[in-house]
Amino acid sequence: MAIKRNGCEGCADITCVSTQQILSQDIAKNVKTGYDRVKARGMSACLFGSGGTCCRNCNMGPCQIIDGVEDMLGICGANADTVAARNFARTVAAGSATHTDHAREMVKGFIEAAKGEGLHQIKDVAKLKNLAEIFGIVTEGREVKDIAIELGEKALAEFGKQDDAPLSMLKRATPKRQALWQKLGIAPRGIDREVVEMMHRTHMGVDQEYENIMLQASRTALSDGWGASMLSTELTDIMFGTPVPRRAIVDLGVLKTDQVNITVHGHEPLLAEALCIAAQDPEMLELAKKQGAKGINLAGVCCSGNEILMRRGIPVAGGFVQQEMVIATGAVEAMVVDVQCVMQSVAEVAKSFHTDIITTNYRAKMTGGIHIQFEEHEALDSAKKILTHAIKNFKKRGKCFIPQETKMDVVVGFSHETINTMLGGRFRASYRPLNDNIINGRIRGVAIIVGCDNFKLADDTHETIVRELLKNNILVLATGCAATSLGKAGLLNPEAARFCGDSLKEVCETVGMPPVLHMGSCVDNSRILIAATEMVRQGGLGDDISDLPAIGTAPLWMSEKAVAIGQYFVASGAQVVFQNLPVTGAKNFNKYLTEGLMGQVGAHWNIASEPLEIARIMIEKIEAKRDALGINKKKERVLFDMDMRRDLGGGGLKDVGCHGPSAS
Ligand code: BF8
Ligand code: SF4
Repeated sequence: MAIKRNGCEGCADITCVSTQQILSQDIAKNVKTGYDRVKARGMSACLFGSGGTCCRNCNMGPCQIIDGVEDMLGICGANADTVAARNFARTVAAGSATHTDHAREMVKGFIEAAKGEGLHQIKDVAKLKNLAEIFGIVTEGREVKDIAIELGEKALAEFGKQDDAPLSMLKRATPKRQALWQKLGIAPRGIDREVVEMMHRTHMGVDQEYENIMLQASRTALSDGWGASMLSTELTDIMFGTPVPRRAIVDLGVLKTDQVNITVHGHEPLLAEALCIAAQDPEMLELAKKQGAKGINLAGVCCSGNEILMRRGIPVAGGFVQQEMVIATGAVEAMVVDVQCVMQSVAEVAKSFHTDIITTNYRAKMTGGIHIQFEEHEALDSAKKILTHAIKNFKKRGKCFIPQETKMDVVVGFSHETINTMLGGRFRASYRPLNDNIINGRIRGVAIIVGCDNFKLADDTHETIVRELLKNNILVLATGCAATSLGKAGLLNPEAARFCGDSLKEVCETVGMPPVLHMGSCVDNSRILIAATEMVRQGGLGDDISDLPAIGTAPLWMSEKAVAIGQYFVASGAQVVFQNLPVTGAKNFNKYLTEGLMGQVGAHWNIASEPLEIARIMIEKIEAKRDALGINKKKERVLFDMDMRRDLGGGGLKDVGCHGPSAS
């Protein structure tokens, strides 16, 4: 049953059971959450802000522009389209910058690991060699250490590259897409450079043609997707292990009454991994016992959570909108945070409990938080210092409430490599069976559901969309907080096959896989670019991503990162659907984003406000791609024989187990 957000008219209901339970407890009665602030602010927003036509790029403004009204141009003469395009492009630049700065830290951590100087080692040598080849590094007859150091240094150079040659990883795209990027002049050159150029071009009095601004917005977004994010994902996999399917649990019920609960929240997995290792250290476990706890229970929040869920099976307590609820359980000794998506309100909520908010990164401090700097070159010591502080809080724990029955089983860990072996068989890794199942129509297409939760929009939006897609035999790939929310809804385990249409159900049951595949954190959307490209390479589904029956959505986006991701999907040829974009105050620019980009990059943005409308658009677009590919011809229904089952299921997931060490 849904509850109203404190009687807020116009606000969407809270359907999340664990959130409802926390907010109805006595211990949480003084807790103010994002839901309360939505109510206090009201649902309506400034029309200029939400329409994208407020400009404050210089001190003659702020200028609020009304499209088509002569006296309502900016003082510099900028019109609504220019202003909305500049604002949109700056959002893309900010989103790309976060992934870029995250990726740079991961590359630097990788170089330390390669040199044997840090806590971590090179775990996936096969992947190291594959990536080295893309960078033109000789691997034959060389030590792993030497290959890794050279790869790390070449990867780091991609950030500050000043020549005009394209980024190395663009070679992974289809030849057709690479040629298109070259022709349009949007192949990214240096990762940092594209963000800088975007900020320059959107300064007052520089680029004043919305189509031209969008060319650089595409180049900036591509430098994120095919550059920063892809480097981060790949090097993190090489260092911490490429995810494989494993069982885990999600939701607030993963917290434990008799253990020290430490949640790790943010994004860069260097910190999260170090905490996982330190939480198994006998010295730390002994300290926990001395404080009267039975152990140390590490749990994730947001994308740090997704990183250690994917690679270690560490439970996730909640996504973005649950970060305050995690503390409001009263059961968390410390919330350890680094960068991105950490709400300032957590420090305020923590004041009502014994919980400490421990900031760990010089780039992200918070009033009310305790700062313990995490140093990668002394990662274990730093992590132990953080854990020691948290463990000593255990004795201070007062009344708490953990909604025990809300935890949900999930199967996660679907890297693009896993999808390869899962459907293709361990000895014959290939996307062929996936393509064949799409061509024969058992799987109609692939939907990608990514991004955030959002206090202003219905919290069951992801679930509503995905259930509709599954009924229509569409396989779903998920990342980020969308994946967490689908996990909580019970859609990330093989039993969820029962929600699928007959043919997708048959495929999922034969292979033993969930119909929604968790592919990781937000930087791991780069896995989806590689998976989509592999599907093209495998043949039978056209010669570019823009031909595939595939479409993405970030229905509850709140972060600028989601817009950067949306733009790199579009510039890579994949359609996306969002619930809204701040561009509606600029007629021509809006039309350009939602229609005009098709003629340029073979995909465009779509907007739909209702979840079922989003699902309908996704289904229609997938079916239209199938028509264009000529694979929608009516066929007799083919019954599965033994050969087909073997073909479909070789190397399946039925033996999935929990491979990762648990911190508890
Ligand atoms: O990078 S999905 S709320 S946590 S931005 Fe943030 Fe959005 Fe969650 Fe991860 Ni992504
Ligand atoms: Fe106004 Fe132009 Fe300055 Fe923007 S750049 S604030 S539109 S004068």
